[in-house]
Amino acid sequence: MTPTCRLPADSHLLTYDELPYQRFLQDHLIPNTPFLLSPAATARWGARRDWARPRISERESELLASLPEEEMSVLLADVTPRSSQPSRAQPPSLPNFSALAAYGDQVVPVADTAQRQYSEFARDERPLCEVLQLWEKGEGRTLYVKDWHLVAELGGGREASGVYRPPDCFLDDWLSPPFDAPSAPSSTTSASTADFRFVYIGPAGTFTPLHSDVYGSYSWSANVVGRKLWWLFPPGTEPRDQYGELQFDVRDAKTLKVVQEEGEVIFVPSGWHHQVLNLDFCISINHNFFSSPTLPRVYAALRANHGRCAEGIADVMSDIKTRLGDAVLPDGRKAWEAEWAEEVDGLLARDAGWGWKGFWACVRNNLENPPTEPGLRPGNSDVAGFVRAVLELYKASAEWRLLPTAQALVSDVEELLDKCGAA
Ligand SMILES: O=C(O)CCC(=O)C(=O)O
Ligand SMILES: [Fe+2]
Repeated sequence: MTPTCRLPADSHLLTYDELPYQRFLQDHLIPNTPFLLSPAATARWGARRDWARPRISERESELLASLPEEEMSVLLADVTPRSSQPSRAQPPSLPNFSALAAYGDQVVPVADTAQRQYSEFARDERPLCEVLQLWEKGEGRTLYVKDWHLVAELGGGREASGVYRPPDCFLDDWLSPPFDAPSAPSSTTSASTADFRFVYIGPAGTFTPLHSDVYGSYSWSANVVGRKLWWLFPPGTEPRDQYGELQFDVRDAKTLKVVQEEGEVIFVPSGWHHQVLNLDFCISINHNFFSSPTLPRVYAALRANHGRCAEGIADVMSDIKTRLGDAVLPDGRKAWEAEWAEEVDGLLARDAGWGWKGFWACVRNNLENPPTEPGLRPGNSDVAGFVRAVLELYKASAEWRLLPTAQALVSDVEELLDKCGAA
């Protein structure tokens, strides 16, 4: 069971200049609550130095203008109070298109926020320079470069570290490889979907509709240029229609609302739905991530997805049963059950991006090679406790018995836990 978290109605959203790891763990990671880091967290990033330029006049061009005053005052009327109000001495910066042109050849996903397609926007992929050229001409006001895998495209390493470095409290990231590790760059299409480190660029008014993040992960998101407005829904409070489908645009909903200033970093907890609106021309950097304390939530998300996949191909089960009858494998498993379990796990891997083998390989790899130094992650016995909680759930499931590859990974995990308990 993943507990539902709510901020008490009279509480303030916390904003930290500095957040020691233990406080992050106890006050936010485990209770699963949002907060912001002040611009001090990003002050030294190359991206903030190079991709932003000061506003010369109040309105440089239509494309670079913020949302109109009247719209802004309606939107900002019921923003949730903060523990410390951010200073707004400086107007937000403007994007420096010439600095971004250095990445002009990279092929990036581009959403057209004027064209809804089901629960998303119509998207295509183009070289970044094509979008920059449109924006330089004052065109493409509804275009939103989303999920640009810059770090993966750069192959990780030093060049990426020169652009930005994730805040320390987010370095225990079990989803992406350690930030400095080399990863394979790609040239013709945007980088692999198995990378969760993104850049977003879009004019005022472009937005991301209501959603929650993949795998029950957290996200952190930093504004390099401009301000964003966030609508945050604690798990279970997200608006749905009469068929249980998520609403697309919830800007009128009464919920936690946060204006994220330039330079600030927001932490979005696991399973919290959110909608995000660019109030100015915005450039942001965000990562999805999870770590050992999130495992029960990630497990629950994968289990729910597993159930949906099994339901989706229920007809295949009877075909397999008819074909294999009562046959039994040498290891004692019923042949049809084993094949069915592999079938569903395969579909899960295609649909969700990973199945049970992927999940346990991830746990094993992160226990074997922790992504960060001991002071920036939970202690070994706490990590072991979080892992044991999901082990217990998994061992009570049919897949534990039916998927031998995952079973071998689980044995590795148990061995590593014994070692870590003994350490
Ligand atoms: O900035 C946006 O438009 C969306 C960001 C987001 O959904 C996230 O960081 O999880
Ligand atoms: Fe998100």
